[in-house]
Amino acid sequence: MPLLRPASPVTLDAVDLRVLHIPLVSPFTTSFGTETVREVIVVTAVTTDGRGWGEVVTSAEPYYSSEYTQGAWDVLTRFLAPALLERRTFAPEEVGGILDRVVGHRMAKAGLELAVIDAALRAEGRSFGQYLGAEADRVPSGVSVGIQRDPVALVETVGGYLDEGYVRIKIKIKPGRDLDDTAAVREAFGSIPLQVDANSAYTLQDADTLAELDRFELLLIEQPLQEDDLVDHATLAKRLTTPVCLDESIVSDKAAADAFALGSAAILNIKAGRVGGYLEAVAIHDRAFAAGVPVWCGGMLETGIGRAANAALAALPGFTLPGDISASARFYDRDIVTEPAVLEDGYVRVPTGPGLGVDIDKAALDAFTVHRERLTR
Ligand code: SMG
Ligand code: MG
Repeated sequence: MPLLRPASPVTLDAVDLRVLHIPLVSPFTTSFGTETVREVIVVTAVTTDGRGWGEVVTSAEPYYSSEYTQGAWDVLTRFLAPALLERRTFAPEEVGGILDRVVGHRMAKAGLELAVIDAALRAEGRSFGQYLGAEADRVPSGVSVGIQRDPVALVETVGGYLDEGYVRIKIKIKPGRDLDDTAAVREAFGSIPLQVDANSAYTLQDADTLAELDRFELLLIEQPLQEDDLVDHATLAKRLTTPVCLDESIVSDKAAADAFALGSAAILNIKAGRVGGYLEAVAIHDRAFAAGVPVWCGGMLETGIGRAANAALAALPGFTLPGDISASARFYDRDIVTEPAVLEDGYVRVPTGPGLGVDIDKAALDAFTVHRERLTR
């Protein structure tokens, strides 16, 4: 089990918030829509000892989850940042408790908490990986491939990623774009590590179709049903030989415990934003590790800030499956850190410098900023 040594307290002078619009290298299509620009909130914790950075992984629209950029902005500026500024001096591990009065809004809380942790660790000279209990110095890199025009285009796109060295492919599916797409990839590339992600596009009525995916011997099927369908996922899991992996449903350590108790998931996708922060993510990891349930680190098209944090998280021992931690270039021509994550022999390196171990490219940050606000006491 990773040991977590608490970080030193910070004294918070200000919280800087920015909305960024970063163009994607190609459109990203899931069962719920297409994104061409990543809208993201970057959080800076300004403390008496320096700065720390965090990222709020909401999308512009509430289609992946109920959270979205403007909602996160509202709760951050009116409730979350003021609560921390009011407390002024606190340890990073206290952030969750201070913000607990606000119901939900986990992505917003996670971004703020990450900025505070980063500030504390940079001041101490300790890396985020050391803090979380990372054991590996690099993590295997999987890539998430959006729905393409047709199966032929999908095969071409997947082929490109395999040529780049990605060690695992995940394809997005939805009703009508599931069996043929999966068959085309299996046929073209044989027994590569392959999984599918439905982003809640199905219901139990689709069980027969989903059972047809069993013949492709996938690593897993991710989130076939709705976020609150823990019981239906358990029912579906009994029908399939393909392991069911939950993403959207696992909003907390408690949700993970419930999913295990009900038999809703054989595998978990852990995303720090979705669960309210990296400390909650570690708690879920620890629970899964103790239960022998494999986990992997999900992605939310993070900038270099969240990508560095995810690499550190995925270096914990229970992360036994490749995560959606691709090179920055899979999504962006230009990132907001000076050394964006790159793919090396199918792996992404875990940063070792203080805090998140990445430096902000101020010019890029400014270039992508469409809105900003500084909150003080
Ligand atoms: O960051 O590589 C990435 C994206 C991975 O597919 C990915 N994320 O459901 O797992 C998921 C999706 C959610 C993205 S919606 C913004
Ligand atoms: Mg998913």
